[in-house]
Amino acid sequence: MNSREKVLDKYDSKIYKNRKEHIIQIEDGEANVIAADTRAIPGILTNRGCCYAGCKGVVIGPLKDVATIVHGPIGCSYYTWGTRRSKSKSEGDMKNFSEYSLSTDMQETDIVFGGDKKLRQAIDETMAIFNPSCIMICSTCPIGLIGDDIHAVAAKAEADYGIKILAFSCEGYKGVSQSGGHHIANNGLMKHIIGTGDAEPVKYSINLLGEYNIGGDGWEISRILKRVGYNIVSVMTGDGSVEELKNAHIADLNLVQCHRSINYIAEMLKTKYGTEWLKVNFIGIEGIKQSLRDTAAFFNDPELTARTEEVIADEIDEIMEEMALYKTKLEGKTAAVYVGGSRTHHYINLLKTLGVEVVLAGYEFAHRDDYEGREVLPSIKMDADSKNIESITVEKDPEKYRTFHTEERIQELKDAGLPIESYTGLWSDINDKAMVTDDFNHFETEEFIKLLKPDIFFSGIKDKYVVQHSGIPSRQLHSYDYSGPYAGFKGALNFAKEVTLAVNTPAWNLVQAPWKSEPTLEGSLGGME
Ligand code: CFM
Repeated sequence: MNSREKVLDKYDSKIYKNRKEHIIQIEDGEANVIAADTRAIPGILTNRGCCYAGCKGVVIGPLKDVATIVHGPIGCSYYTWGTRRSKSKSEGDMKNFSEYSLSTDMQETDIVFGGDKKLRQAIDETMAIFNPSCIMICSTCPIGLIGDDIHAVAAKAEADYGIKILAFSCEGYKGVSQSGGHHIANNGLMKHIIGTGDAEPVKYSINLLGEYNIGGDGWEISRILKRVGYNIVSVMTGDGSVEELKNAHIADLNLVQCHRSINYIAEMLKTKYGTEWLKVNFIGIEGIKQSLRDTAAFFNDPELTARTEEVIADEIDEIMEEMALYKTKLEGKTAAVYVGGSRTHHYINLLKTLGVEVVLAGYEFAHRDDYEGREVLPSIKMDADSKNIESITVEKDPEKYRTFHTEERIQELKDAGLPIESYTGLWSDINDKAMVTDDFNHFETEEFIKLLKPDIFFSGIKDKYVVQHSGIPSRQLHSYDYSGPYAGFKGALNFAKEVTLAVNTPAWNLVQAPWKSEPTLEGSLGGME
């Protein structure tokens, strides 16, 4: 039996039948097909989050000038900027509400008699205390179950106060993971915010999509882009704001970092305003170099191209000596990488630069195209769960539609290999024979660790300590263990340093469980010791 079969063998026949489609060992040259974006098995201890997490936590949460009210029990409000570390700071007189957690604190009586009055009261209080220019309301599970009409409450309050108040029906149980919540948030921002501004276009302007400034990643990427000479119109949504998002339609190009969470907006911006999008990856030196060169190739200005090469050379020069040192300490190590829906792929080039081989990998909630590449999209069948999430369509805006290049020129750029409206999946970079599991659970994680013995495990919040207890160091790739940034050239160096420290500090191997050396319980039975 190989490792895959050994793990699957422990399941009963029903679970086996489901899970065998989600676990594959990569065979180079074969069509590696994986099942993804389907319901998790109840009780299996999945690492996934919920629809509310994807909408409120991931996409809406980082918008700093928005007062976001969570409509639901207080527990759901624990999930905020402190757990998903989207950093923000505001400039000028822009208000910053990111560090507040506003909740309607639903009680049993509200569940029985309805919570819409409480929601209105929360809006009134928010206005009285903070006076924001925009409020967003996010629903949690019970709201959908009891049927509070949050959209009616929002519309009434919007009329009363004359500010934008958006409501998102992103109840946790909707869809199969946080992925549905991304989609709901994308729809709301596109319908009500993006395109409502009246700023004039500027030269070399871009939006950075799917970058959430975890541990300051977005700041580091923006620093590099500005150094080259780009004007950043908006970032979606790390350290972002409604004020910026309103004018996102004026950018010449959209750079898409996390495709999984924001592809809907990228597509809609193209249809409605004519803005092309380019897939980028600002994690890892090879990824950044390629992304900067692709972006420069899109604009095709000799000055910008020359500046791009100067910046790359200069930034690499600053970090290379130290990177080389860390590589000597990491070369030949193996890793497991499990993140949500895009980072697993993004980190592979960085690990390769450090000589680390990925032997075990996967996603929590990715769709098949995140594994297999965009070409697979037409063959993905919609199921009842995906149909449950609204998919909106937009039309060309007669006044604001503007294209940077002609269609012929775009085709030429695509033919030259520029990833315009295209992306590869995890398969394009992962090693032959790597084990890949979709929607991984705790049981499989523990079993694969025993069988494949990676030197380091890149994981999440739920599984980090389980992994460490087994004696294997773990670095979180969601929140970076309170560190970061990991994006950009300087971020790559931070990452290399912290991984080197983790791998070479076998702290968890030095600890012995107390029950291994002495009994933890003593007693007597029937007079016998
Ligand atoms: Fe995109 Fe993300 Fe990710 Fe994601 Fe996330 Fe995240 Fe993630 Mo945690 S938006 S899909 S829902 S890159 S919070 S910043 S790290 S699971 S791989």
